[in-house]
Amino acid sequence: MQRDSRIFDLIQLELERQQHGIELIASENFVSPQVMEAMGSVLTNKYAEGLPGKRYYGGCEVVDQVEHLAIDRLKQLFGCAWANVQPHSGAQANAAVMLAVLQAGDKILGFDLSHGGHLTHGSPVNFSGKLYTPSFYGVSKESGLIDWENVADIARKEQPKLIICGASSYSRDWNYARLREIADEVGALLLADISHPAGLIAKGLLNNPIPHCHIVTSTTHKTLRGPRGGVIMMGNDFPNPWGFTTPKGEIKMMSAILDGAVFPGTQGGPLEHVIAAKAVAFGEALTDEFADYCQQVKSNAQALAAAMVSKGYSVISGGTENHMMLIDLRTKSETLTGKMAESTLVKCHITINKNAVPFETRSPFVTSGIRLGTSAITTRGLKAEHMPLIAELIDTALTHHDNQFVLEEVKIRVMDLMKHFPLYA
Ligand code: DSN
Repeated sequence: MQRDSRIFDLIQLELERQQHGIELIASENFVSPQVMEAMGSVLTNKYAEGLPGKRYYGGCEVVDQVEHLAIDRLKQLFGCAWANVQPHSGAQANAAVMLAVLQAGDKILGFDLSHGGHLTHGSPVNFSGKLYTPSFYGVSKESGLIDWENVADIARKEQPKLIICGASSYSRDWNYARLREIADEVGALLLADISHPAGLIAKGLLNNPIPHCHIVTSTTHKTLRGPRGGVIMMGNDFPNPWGFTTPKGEIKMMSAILDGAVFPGTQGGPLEHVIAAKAVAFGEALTDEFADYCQQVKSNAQALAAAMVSKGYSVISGGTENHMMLIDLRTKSETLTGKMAESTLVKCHITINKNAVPFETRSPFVTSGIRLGTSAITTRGLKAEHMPLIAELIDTALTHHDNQFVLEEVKIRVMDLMKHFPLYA
């Protein structure tokens, strides 16, 4: 068959884009060549509906071993009692959990999307807000922090069946122990979605939700640096995991309910090539080298936040404890928007995303903020000492956003810098 040069030429262009640029999108990272190799393997040819040892197709003896390895490594990484590695994404993982533990119309309490939460935590445009009845907690206007007692007050008032913690854009750690007390007080289950900080949690650099939360979901491609995908985990502290009463009143094993909610509940055949790549990434994440990487991600984020503040930008909550920060552009300039910043920086090969800030006054398509993350640039080898230069490049571009000459100069400086940090050389 003729090689599809149109697509492979585009893939080459994307490789060059990634190589030239400073990647600051907080949810992105660069996988290792062996993670990519597993993803592009013959495992993509295999159907394996079901679970290892219990499939609906023949010929699964090899992929069974692959999936077992992925599950075992994930359990070791987070110290969890049970895991399912089949969710195609974080959104799929959350859909499966909600299908497992809720009935349509049940109340859920999540972190407000406009304050940094995620679509699948109850947004009205998402299944979670359409099928269930959401309420939200947010950050305090003064501190930019979540006030756990405010969460308790809302939970007492709303009496949700499920409390969801975790965020897409929150630079601080979570008090899972206090959230569990709140969940127990109101009789709710507690779900932590650790999609963003999973890698840092795995290496002990942030609080671990596993001892406190009933169920934990994550993506595998952000700080965990694996292929795009999702997982579901369960800790040891699930009240009676062997005899959970489902919303319909049946008594079942919780792990079986969750497995069933992934397949056949919300998905068909698992992507065994992606599961193999997840296994490779979990193996990498178990190493000391990955611990050093995560520590560097965190140090880089703190250095970048400080450098942005020194240039006159304001970081929501005043700093970061994880891999990201949310910047309110309004302290720098009243007219600068997130949209303008995103499109200006992309011209200079600096990739970020516009982001609503808490108590946002502009539309989600415009916004007053940008979100920056350090996972990807840390994989490229950048250290804390490089962060002031990155802040300077961002600031020069944004300050001169209508000067093509300056933007071209910044672009050349970006490309010169990144030449020293080769990607897939
Ligand atoms: N799109 C992801 C992020 O950027 O955080 C969340 O799904």
